[in-house]
Amino acid sequence: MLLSNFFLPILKENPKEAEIASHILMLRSGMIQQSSSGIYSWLPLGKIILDKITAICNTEMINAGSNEILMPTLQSAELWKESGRYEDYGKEMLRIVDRNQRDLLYGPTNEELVTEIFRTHIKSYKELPLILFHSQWKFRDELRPRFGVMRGREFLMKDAYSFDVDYVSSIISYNKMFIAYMQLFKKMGLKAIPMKADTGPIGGDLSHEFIIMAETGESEVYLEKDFINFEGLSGNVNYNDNLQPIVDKYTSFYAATEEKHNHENFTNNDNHIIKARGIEVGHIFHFGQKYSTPMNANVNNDKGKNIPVYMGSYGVGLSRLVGAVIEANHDKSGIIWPKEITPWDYNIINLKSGDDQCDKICSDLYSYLRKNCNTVLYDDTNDRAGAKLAKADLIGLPYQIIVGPNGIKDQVYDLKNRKSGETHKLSYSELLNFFNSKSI
Ligand code: 5CA
Repeated sequence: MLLSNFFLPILKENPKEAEIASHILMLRSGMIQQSSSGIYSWLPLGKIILDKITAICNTEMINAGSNEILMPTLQSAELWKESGRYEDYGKEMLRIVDRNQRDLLYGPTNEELVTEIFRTHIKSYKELPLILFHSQWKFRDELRPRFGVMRGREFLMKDAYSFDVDYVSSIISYNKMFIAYMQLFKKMGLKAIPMKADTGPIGGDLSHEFIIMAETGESEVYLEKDFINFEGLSGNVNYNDNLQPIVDKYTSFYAATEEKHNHENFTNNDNHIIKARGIEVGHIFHFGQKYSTPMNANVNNDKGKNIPVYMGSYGVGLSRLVGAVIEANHDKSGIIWPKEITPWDYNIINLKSGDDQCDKICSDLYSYLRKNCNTVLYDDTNDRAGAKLAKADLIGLPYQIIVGPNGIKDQVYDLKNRKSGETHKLSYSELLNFFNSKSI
């Protein structure tokens, strides 16, 4: 990508309304633009990252055996009246009336709508288990939208829903999603910690939140110190294996959100439980027949008995994750994208665009990298050298290749590792060797 062709509206000043690093950096690097309170437009750099995060999440959902669908943002109020949640959901739900005076709502979540799809088509245990998921915008009229995409009113969520014939098999589905979540956060370069959680308006008897540790996080959590360094799963998972022992390993550590923490047991904290803060990036729920009973989503079991299906729901905050990745990966100069998420691997910076020799070296490097399947952003604009370097640090690609008149003279070019800040002077052929030896 040529930077001269890329819409990257950088802000020079720190925006006054932003309090935390991710919000400041997302605005400064032109990733998002607020449209109204808690509602954002996603500009090209933000959209690339959001799509990457969504793709990693969707791929793992499919690996785990679930099916992707797409349900609408607008839902009929009738279904929510059936489940009994239409009144319960309160002011967070955006209610809309159409021209025929029918009540609609902008979905804050999709348990009802997916149950309606299920009950239309599935009648027998033979068609189970089934997990359906989609990535779709949600609306919750949050009392205090804040921290940019962290707590938005409109936000992108991946939500999955499992259907099983009995309690035991529904726990197998829950475990699959639990492990899929550990995998997908890892594939985004993040360390998420599963914690016992409250079920809130979704309901149910079993629930875990997935938390990224961060000082600026909104969730207060209590956990065993050793859990933070626990490596957990390595490599790929066979989702058809018995996953209970792996889940048990994670849940053997004490970790709970504020609502679930048992303060009484830990008054004279002698047992390495720490209080910390984190960002909730995922939340899974097992709620059995809570929705299937009132909504008559029944199946015949193997004894010919017609019973309400057992369900769970599983959410990942995709737009919140963009902020969470930045909270976990930045310094005072800007973002430092982990290799799993970075929009491009290399950033070529031409310190003197218009200079024949600088232009030639840069465009040769650019062609070489593109030919060899590396992703690359080339700053070919006419900005000042200082502004270009600051912009490169701000948008945080893993490697910068800096070409300027001094380098041309000595025939060496700076290769800078954005994360460590280390810079090496390499000749053209040494640079090519580096590209070939490096699997980013
Ligand atoms: N139906 C269930 C699971 S599919 C559900 O809605 N769960 S949730 O309410 O916990 O939301 C799932 C995830 O969405 C949360 O873990 C969080 O990462 C994200 N999320 C929730 N509210 C917001 C918000 N206001 N802004 C950004 N992300 C949010």
